[in-house]
Amino acid sequence: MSNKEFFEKLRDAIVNQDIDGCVDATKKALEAGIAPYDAINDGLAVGMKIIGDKFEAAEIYLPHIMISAKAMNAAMEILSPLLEADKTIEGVGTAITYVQEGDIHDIGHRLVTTMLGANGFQIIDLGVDVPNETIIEEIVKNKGKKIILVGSALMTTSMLGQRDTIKLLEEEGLRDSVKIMLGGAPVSDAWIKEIGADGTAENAADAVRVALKIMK
Ligand code: HCB
Repeated sequence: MSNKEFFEKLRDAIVNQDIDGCVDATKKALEAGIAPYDAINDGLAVGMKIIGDKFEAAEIYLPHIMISAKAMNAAMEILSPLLEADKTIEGVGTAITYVQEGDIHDIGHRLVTTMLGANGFQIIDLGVDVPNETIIEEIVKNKGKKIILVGSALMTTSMLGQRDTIKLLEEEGLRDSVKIMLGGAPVSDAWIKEIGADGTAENAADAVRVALKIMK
């Protein structure tokens, strides 16, 4: 089977809400020598994008998305430890990662967090639905360290909270003590510029590249 066919199998397992099939396709892709990150980015994530488009077009409903997300998470259980085993760089800084308040979409957040951890960042993962006050508390706890905030928002509503995070950091006199990279499907370069963050990224590999650049 070609790499393209393995990626299609992964994609289709997500699109067809086939949890067992997704686990099976993941194991087979690894056995065939496909890199864990490629399996995610070129297979599974493509499937999630299709699911999102189908939901938007009212071709599928929330329960379908939930099963696709379960399939994605089942595959990530297998792939994440392999990404974590890939440590090459050390001591680049501390990444405080989180999903904005009101938002529980964690697939992209987990992916970005894992990839940053695999590339030398010390990770403090605050999880999902994180209030701005919690982010501030964590920065204060870690003052003196080289910190990058890595926030995700998947909804236009939660994305607005990113502006409040930066406002609060400014009010608390903490803005200059952290770098800020924000992402998630609705986040654009224009938004990053408007709210005064330091960068954004399209996907997890790009997030590593941007984070390393910002932290230099
Ligand atoms: Co959800 N949902 N959902 N959802 N959902 C979206 C996000 C919509 C866009 C779907 C749509 O309408 N087209 C939509 C938001 C609309 C909007 O605001 N514009 C939506 C909605 C409305 C909702 C609910 C409100 C539905 C409801 O209840 N009526 C509800 C919200 C619950 C809440 O958060 N309070 C809801 C629930 C769900 C679940 C639970 C069924 C499930 C989440 C499961 C989970 O995460 N554990 C879900 C899912 C899966 C999606 C879609 C289909 C996929 C999201 C996803 O996982 N993508 C999504 C459609 C879409 O996004 N097009 C849909 C795959 C990952 C790999 O991509 O973009 O998250 P990513 O991350 C990338 C990238 O952005 C970047 O790298 C990542 C890795 O490549 N990145 C960063 C991410 N974070 C970064 C941070 C950085 O600093 C840098 C880069």
